[in-house]
Amino acid sequence: MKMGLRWFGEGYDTVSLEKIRQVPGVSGVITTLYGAMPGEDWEKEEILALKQKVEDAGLEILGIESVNVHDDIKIGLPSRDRYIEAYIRTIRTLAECGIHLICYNFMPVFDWTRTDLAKPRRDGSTVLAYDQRVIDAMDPDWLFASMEENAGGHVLPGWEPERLAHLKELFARYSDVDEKKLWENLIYFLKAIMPTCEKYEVKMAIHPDDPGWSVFGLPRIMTSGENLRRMTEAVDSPCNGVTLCTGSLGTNPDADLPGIVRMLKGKIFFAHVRNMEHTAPGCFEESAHLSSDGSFDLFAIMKALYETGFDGVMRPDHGRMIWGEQAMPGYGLYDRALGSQYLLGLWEAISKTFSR
Ligand code: DNO
Repeated sequence: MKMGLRWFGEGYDTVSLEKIRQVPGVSGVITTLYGAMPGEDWEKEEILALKQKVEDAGLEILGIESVNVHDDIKIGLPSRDRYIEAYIRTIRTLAECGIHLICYNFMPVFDWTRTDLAKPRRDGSTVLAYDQRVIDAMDPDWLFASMEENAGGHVLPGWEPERLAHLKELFARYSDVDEKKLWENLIYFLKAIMPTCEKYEVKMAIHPDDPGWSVFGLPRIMTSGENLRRMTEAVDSPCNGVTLCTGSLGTNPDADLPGIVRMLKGKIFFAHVRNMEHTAPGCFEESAHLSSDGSFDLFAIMKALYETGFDGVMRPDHGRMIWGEQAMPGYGLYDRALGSQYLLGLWEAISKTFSR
């Protein structure tokens, strides 16, 4: 297992590589060409420059999060083939640069969704939170405006203003896409890219939808462990796998997270491990990583990962904002550093106590 922190790149992230380098046990970053729009070819020179920067700081690039999928692919328009070809070229270029893990998602229009980016917790920290009642009472434009306004000048991952500037049109383009169609489009995409992934040994790790239910009536399909398994079975390839995001799958209070880990044995290429607290039906707020601060049993999740032979990349996920840090919501240094130490501590204890 390799522990990393997400890093958005110079000019986008408030956290420097030099600081990440000082977090014990963190050997690399999961990064991206943050300015790249979905559907664009990634230039080799830019990737190599990014890689050099990371390596100069004594770290390695553990994977890319994300190479975003163009809406035309998700909608299933004839133009999708052009964008799939660009995606395939990017997979090949990344492999040529020595990068073999890609995280992506297949959510229409919006990426992860929250209704509050700075909800105060009992301990005085602030966290990302979601309240379905707020979503039910607002329209998508309002949500986008409020996310943008509260992001403290940062562009949130997956919330590119250029793409979301014409939300009504974007919604209209999805009007014929139901869950069945979205499944078909995902499978079409996977079948098209897998031969290249296999040839260049690039693992694709789909990220579950967050939250794991429909938002504003848009279809969402990567909503449960069962559906993730269905996706891996629909296109059977050693390169077709998942990102185990506990916070996303765990938005469903009934999700059995250690059970999902066991069910997806061998298919988890990347793990986002964090905790959250369910506060009411359809409502949750993120918490510290520690089991005692939220609703999940992090020991049981990490034990299931260990016992099923997980040897991929792991990162702590969103952190609380603590100690006065000013950073992209969810992505400050301090609480993610604490989270990484907790996860590494659990991992060491588990690996010294249990066998695989
Ligand atoms: C939020 C992240 C997501 C994730 C994408 C993967 O903080 O977990 O934005 O990176 O959904 O494509």
